[in-house]
Amino acid sequence: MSSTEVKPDAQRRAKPSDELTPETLNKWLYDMMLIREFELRTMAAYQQAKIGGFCHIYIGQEATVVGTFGAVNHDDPIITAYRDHGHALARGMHPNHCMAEMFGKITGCAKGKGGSMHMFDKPNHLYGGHGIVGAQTPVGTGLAFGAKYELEVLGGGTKKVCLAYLGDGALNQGALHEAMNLAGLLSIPVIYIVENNGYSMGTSIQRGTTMAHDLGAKAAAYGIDFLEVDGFDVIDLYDGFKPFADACREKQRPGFVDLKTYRYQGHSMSDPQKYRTKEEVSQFQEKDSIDRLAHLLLNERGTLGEDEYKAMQKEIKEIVKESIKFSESSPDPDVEAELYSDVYANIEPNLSPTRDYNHGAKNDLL
Ligand SMILES: Cc1ncc(C[n+]2csc(CCOP(=O)(O)OP(=O)(O)O)c2C)c(N)n1
Ligand SMILES: [Mg+2]
Repeated sequence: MSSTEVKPDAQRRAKPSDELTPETLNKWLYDMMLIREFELRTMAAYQQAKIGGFCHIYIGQEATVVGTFGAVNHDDPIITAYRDHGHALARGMHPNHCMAEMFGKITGCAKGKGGSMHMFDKPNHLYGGHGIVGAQTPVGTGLAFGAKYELEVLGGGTKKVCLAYLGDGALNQGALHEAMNLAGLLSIPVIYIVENNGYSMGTSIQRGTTMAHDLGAKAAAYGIDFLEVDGFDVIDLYDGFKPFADACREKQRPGFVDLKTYRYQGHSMSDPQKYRTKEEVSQFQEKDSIDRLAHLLLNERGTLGEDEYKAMQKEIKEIVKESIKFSESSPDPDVEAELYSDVYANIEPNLSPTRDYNHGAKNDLL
C-alpha cells in the first residue's frame, strides 16, 4: 500500500461500541445464550405441565435487552410487559428465582404469586412484568418522574432514565398516549422502547396500527425524540441506542425507540401461528443475533476462543438445569400465610392538610 492510500480503518468513524472490551462482548453473548437456553427449558417444563398460566417466550428478541441494558446504568429503573423472562435474567435475577416463580414456588421472585408475566426484582431495579397491554408505560413514566423529582426537587440522586419496554400491540393503548403526553409536557426522562416484533398476538402491525411504517410520527406528536434501530445485531443496536439514551439522560428528556425485532415462537405457549408462514420465520432466524455475535467474536475478531465458548455453553446448560431442579424441590407457598401478604404496601399515611408537598423547594415539575 502506498503512503497516499488511506487505510480503511482510518476512514471509519469511531463508534460507541469501539469502547467495549472483549470481556463485555463475551458477557453479552453469555447473557443472550443464557436467555435462550432458559426459554428452551421453560417451554419443555410448560409442556410437562410443571408451569401453568400464560407463558410468553422471548427467543429471537434476546439482543434487545442485552444491547439496551448495556447502554444504561444498573440503577436506572426498567419496566416491561409480560414477555419478561429475558429482562429479568439480563438485569441480574438468578435463574433459580425466575424459574421458581413460574413453578409457583415460594422461592420465586414474587413468592410464586406472579408467575411468568410478573417478574419483579427491586434490588435489580426491575419493576415488572405486567400483563395488561400498555399498563406498564404510565408506571415507567412515574418511575422516571420520581427519579427526576428526587434530583431536581429533593436535591438527591443522579440523572437517571427509565427504560419502559412495550410491544407493538401496546402502541394503540390509551394509557401509552396519556403517558407520552405527560412525558413530553413535563420533560420526563423515560425511554419508551417498542419491541417491534411485527405482531400483536395474530395481528400484524400493518393491520393494527396507523403509521406503522413511521412510528416517529407518534413520538413527534408529543414532542418526544425518536430512534429507529435494528434489534438483530446487538452491536449496531448499542451503537444507535447508546448516544440516544445518553442524550435523554443528559437533557432529562423522554425518548421513543422503534426497535425492530422478531419472536421465533408463537405469541404464547398455545398459538397455532396461522398468521405467518414458516418461510417468514426462517428468514428472521437466518439473521439470528446470537449466531451473529458468536461468529464475530469467534471467527472475525478471534477474541473468544473455541474452548471458552464451549465452556460457556456447558456452564449455561448446567445453570438452567439447576434452576429446574431448584424449582421442583422448592416448597409451595403456605396458602394461609401468603394469601394476603404483600398485597398492599405498608406505607404510613400522612394526611395532614398542612403537609408541604414541595418540601419548600421551587418545583417546576408540578
Ligand atoms: C389491555 C389488554 N388488552 C388485551 C390484552 C390481551 N393481549 C394479551 S397479549 C396481547 C398482544 C400484545 O402484543 P404486543 O404488545 O405486540 O406484545 P408481544 O406479544 O408481541 O410481545 C393482547 C392483545 C391484554 N392483556 N390487555
Ligand atoms: Mg408484538
